[in-house]
Amino acid sequence: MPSLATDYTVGDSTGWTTNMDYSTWTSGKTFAVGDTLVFNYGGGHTVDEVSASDYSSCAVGNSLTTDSSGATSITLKTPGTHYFICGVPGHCGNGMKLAVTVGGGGAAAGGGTATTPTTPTGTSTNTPTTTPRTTINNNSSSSTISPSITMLLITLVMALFMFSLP
Ligand SMILES: [Cu+2]
Repeated sequence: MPSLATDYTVGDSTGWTTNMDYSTWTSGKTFAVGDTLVFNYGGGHTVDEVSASDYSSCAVGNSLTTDSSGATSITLKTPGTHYFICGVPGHCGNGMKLAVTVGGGGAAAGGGTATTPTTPTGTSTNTPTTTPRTTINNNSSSSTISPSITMLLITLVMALFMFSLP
């Protein structure tokens, strides 16, 4: 179920700069799809979304997206971990790296994998036959009684004729 989207200012009042520990900033925060990260920074920095390996090694030049406007808003559109670094050489190594883990809609409860092993294999076939069975009974109740009564009447009439004829 969708919740209200939240805007997070990265680094709060400090913003997006060197000599910060953004893992401290993300700790205790819960990010959801639809939330927005707002990077505020001065000149000489960029916000690059990168792969996990580029985040770990602080490799620049392979960014998925990049912006250097000074005020970068990035809406988190998919669950999973999103990685951001500054594309200026050396800045990522000085702390300008941010990893944000976005939970899915159902994953926030923590029970996403619990339903898998309990699924039985044979019971699902019983469910769809219940609905047509009641309609068949309603239609056949009027049509099956009348032929059997007709057969009984014919047998009685035939028996009466057989005894009354001689
Ligand atoms: Cu920078």
